[in-house]
Amino acid sequence: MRKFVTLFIALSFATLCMAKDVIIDQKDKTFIPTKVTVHVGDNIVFKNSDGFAHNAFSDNKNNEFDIGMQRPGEDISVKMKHVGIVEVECAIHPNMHLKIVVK
Ligand SMILES: [Cu+2]
Repeated sequence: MRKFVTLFIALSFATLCMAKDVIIDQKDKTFIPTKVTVHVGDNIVFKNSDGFAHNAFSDNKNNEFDIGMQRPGEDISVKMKHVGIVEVECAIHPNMHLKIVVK
């Protein structure tokens, strides 16, 4: 049991160390890129290169989030915690869509 716990901790630590930051820009009312594949534990870093506020949210089960009002130039990071498809929209601009595949 103790070996198992040690192995689990080691694997968790290794997973954390491999976590990446994946940048999604918001420019001209578009998520760039519009589709991305990441791994569990990776962080999606939302940027805002437009001169007005954006938002990003998802209602997808296990990966729900809402970054709230994102001002120009602000970076907001969201960790992807579970495997699945994450459909992201901007609450301010309903035509903005991003698809994140979490493996
Ligand atoms: Cu927007």
